[in-house]
Amino acid sequence: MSADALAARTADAFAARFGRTPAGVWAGPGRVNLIGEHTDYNGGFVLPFAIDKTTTAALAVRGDRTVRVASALAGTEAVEVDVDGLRPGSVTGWAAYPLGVAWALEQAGVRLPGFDLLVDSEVPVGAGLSSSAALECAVAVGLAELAALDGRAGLDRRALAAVGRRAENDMVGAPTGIMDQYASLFGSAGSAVFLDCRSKEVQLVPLVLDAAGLVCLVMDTKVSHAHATGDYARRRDSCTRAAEALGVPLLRDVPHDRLAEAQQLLDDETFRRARHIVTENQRVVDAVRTLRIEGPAAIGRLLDASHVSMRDDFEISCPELDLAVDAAREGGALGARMTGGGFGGSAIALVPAAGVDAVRDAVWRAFASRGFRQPELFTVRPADGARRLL
Ligand code: GAF
Repeated sequence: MSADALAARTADAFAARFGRTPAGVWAGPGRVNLIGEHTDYNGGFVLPFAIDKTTTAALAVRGDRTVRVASALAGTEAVEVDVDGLRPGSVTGWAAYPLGVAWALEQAGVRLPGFDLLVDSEVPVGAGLSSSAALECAVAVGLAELAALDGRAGLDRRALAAVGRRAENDMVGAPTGIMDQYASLFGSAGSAVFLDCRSKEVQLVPLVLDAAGLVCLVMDTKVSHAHATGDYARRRDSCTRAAEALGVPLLRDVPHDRLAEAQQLLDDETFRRARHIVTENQRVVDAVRTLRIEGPAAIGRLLDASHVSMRDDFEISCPELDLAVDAAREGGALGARMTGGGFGGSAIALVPAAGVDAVRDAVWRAFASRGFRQPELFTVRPADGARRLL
């Protein structure tokens, strides 16, 4: 569905729910991470792009301090609270994301009015495409704009990214990094977002797949993952331990030539976690340089190497993700890797446009022969970041 059609549907659903027209409808895209996994909370580099699948937020302010949130998505309940009653632990479930954003905006000094909110989305939930940041960023840009129109302080996009992350860390309780919010807020059609997660410097790197005769195929394994649960946090802890043992603030500060020393100092598992981060940071830098000089067709081997590192060193893959990656490569993809936090979700493959049917068939056949649930396969393009649609 086009973003405009989704915006119109969201506005209609808002009117049906709240009996008035919204003041506006804002979009927050999901993201694919091209390369650079679990490097964000290590102060390193990431290279995601915003995708052409968005979450929408229809909003209107109220004259009181009440907040009503509702969603067009199945399995979500409407919630009504007072803005002043928002604090970590006060809301659970899906509403913790938008209400976490409201809370974090207030914590950042934006005094919010009460408001009505209705959200809709075409970003699959639990697929590793960051439906959470898409929701946070749609709500954050919408609320910030409404608050600013009302003569209240505005926040720039870096501050809104921090707001989204704070909502997720403190209100939802998922100890995630900053990549997804930057992808959703700084995305631009035809570009990937190269982010230095320490300095927060953003550079847009051209990624015009059509012109190169390529597509990015997402392979959603339907194995769901949840970052609030233990595995993601355990990987973070390993990284913290490794950095402490090596006497650096973050693993970003470990150069490649200290890996031999790290192997002596760390136990085998912690060493492999650290090696993934150190080598993955280098692969991001290499991917940016390769994209700029040779174009996207040349980054396949970096995607492959990244997947191997996540599978063997960081151990965040799963049999379905490995199969998707291997089958896509055998079917003719130039490179493939799992994307996002891992333990399920999606893999991506860079595929010549003419060969996409062959890759699809190869993946479907491989899943059927292993008795795995049929994966969802679809293509995505680098798209614009969070913005007002209506
Ligand atoms: C999830 C997190 F939200 C990100 O911050 C990042 O750590 C990613 O997993 C792994 O690269 O999407």
